[in-house]
Amino acid sequence: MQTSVLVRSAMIIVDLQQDFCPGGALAVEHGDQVVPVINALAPRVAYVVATKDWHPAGHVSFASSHSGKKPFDSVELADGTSQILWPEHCVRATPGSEFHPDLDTRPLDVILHKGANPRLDSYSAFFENDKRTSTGLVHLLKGNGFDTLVICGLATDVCVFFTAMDARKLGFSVYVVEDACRGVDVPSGSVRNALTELRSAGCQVVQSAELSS
Ligand code: VGL
Ligand code: ZN
Repeated sequence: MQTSVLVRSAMIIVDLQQDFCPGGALAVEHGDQVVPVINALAPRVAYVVATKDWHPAGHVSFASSHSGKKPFDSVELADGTSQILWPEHCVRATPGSEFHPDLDTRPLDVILHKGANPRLDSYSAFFENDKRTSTGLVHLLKGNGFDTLVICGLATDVCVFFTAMDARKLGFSVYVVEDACRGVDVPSGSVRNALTELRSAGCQVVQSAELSS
């Protein structure tokens, strides 16, 4: 049964970029450990989308764009929403914005850049953080006939989380592959809480071995 999940699914590999891996500007602990897991899964799914966090210099999500603020502080934006501030990361076309060098890019069908609006952040692969501006990904996936998504990558508690939550809201069946994800976990406990919330929203949190067996 589980094998058929992969063959009829589309996979979203979220932000597997140098800046989110050890040595990067916003390194996720053990972020690089997901690479072999994802390399093994990706050739077995029907359609693979990889996202890239892709910010202009001076992006609104960078602490350095707000005087007196430091990474992990938050600010209220012009539209009244709260924005967590991050170290400068994934500045478009810099080495930190590249995929992890060991990611096998041959199975990738689509590369989606997100977060390019200087005044708006974009955690989810489907909508920017205003929750209205669509990336168009839903049309690509539904237009190609997919209703089941396998979601993995970085970071579990940020972009993977918002991507999977939006996928459920859009009506997809969602598998989040826990061992193919790593999280920021600031504050501590964020990864555990994210997985709990994903389960409550109807996502199936699975291990890669369960999909492979
Ligand atoms: C991400 C923080 C800021 C992510 C992106 O990919 O999870 N996290 N920008
Ligand atoms: Zn970002």
